[in-house]
Amino acid sequence: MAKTKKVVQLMPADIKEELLKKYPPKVARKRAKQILINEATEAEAPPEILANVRTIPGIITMRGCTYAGCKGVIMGPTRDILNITHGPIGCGFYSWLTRRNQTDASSDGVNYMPYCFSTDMQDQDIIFGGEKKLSAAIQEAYDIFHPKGICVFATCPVGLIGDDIHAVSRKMKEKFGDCNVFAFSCEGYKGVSQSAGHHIANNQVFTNLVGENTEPKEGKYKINLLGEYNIGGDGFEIDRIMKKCGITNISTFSGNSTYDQFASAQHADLDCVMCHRSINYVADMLETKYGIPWIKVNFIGAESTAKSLRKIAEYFGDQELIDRVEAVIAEEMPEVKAVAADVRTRTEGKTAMLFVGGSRAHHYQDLFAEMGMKTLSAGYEFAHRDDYEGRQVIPELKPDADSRNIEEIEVTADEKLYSPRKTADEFKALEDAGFEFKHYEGMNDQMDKGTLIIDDLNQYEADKLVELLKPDIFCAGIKEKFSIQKLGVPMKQLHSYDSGGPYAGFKGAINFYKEIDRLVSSKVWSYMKAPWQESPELTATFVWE
Ligand code: CFM
Repeated sequence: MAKTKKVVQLMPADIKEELLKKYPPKVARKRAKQILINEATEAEAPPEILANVRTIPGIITMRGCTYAGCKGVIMGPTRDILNITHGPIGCGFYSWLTRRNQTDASSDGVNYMPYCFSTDMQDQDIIFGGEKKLSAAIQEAYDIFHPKGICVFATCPVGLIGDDIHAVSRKMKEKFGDCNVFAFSCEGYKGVSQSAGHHIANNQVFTNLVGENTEPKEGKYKINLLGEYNIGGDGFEIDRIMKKCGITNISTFSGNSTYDQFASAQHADLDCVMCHRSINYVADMLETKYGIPWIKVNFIGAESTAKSLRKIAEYFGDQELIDRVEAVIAEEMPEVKAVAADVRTRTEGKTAMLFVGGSRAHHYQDLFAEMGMKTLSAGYEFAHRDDYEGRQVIPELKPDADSRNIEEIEVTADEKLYSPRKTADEFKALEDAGFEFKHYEGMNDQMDKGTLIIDDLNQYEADKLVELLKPDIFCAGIKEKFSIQKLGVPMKQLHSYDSGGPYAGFKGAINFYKEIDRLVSSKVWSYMKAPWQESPELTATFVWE
């Protein structure tokens, strides 16, 4: 029996007012611009939201840092590039596999994922400089592992003391001759969030690695999958489906990726962008330099997976591929539909809130919709306006001091290697038929009118939202998990997936339906009483009193 839907008595404007009430006026004014009552309709342009701006000091944000975005997110999932964190040990340790990006090294056995490499900077390195220690660390790593590539990542103190990690890397690269060493100026403070780290990583990988392998790659339908990080094995499931369809994935940026995959990316004929927030810079650069067009795809949700596969097939325009994709969808869908129909009897009408980094708060709404669940409120930690409002707003975005902090690299068409993948007429025919290149919709469009869309949600507002709207499930990350559970609401981590996954593709959708069904159907959290609910005030005395 479907549970009757909770009636939300409060109007969105009342909730917004409640969230802002406790703030000092200046803080409330700024936060008000980041809390949006969604008014997007097909006829109207979506409203503007303040995004990608600094968090107000004192607010406990859900965000991570620039180093996390560069080392943890983009480069972390690459198994045969040896990643060295130049900095205090904590930065290296906490960016080491906490995101559960999986890898499979069975083809050649090279996998540095189980190691956490760091220069472990100490007080004397901060005072006298850490370049010598970094050179020694690179040398030691090279001597032990002989990797194809070594990447060096700057943490906050490195920028503050001015270690030249690029010069050290260049010197070591020349010395070795058979190992590509390059560095990332991704100090944690470099931008307002991990988003700056994505951009820095994109630039360096493109400059130092992409295009290095000139050997042609086999395959009739060659793609790159950009912005898929194999969390909980998502990338494995997508690769399984691709293989079944006869599509060759040249490189994934960067789940379960290898040095050679990045180096060969220019051989693909289409870039499929999954998480545009983290990787759209690479997609644009690959198009400018090599002529590879890009499209937005989404493999979160069974319907979205089918739609993305059809879009890829339509691009290549080959009947053989179109038929094969249809056959795969027809083979995979019945089981998905059967599980969805079963769980829907329990999940229909239930409600969710999603606050995740830059893509998932949007993508996962498709999965919830397939279960008949409604998203009451959602937001990103660090997205930009285009992630809310759609890619068309990019020309309107004004650079500020923080965005200027990130190097913009100039990319031009490669004289020898640039080649358009289709004729102008072929592109036009596709576009005339409604095919969209270089485009994605924002989150606002997908969400119901009157829902609350909140950028850079914080601890206080998260608790308040749950208290006011009582969703059946709340999705965010580890920092939010326990405080939400203590409020009696089930909490699902959508960064690391707790211990679950994959959730992408067809098999992933089935996993997700079953897991969410268990979470929202269990009463266990409603029995939860946080200590402060029983005795709201703690009293204590000093021992000498
Ligand atoms: Fe892209 Fe990601 Fe995300 Fe992201 Fe992330 Fe992540 Fe994320 Mo955590 S790359 S923006 S920086 S989809 S680690 S795999 S879950 S915040 S929504």
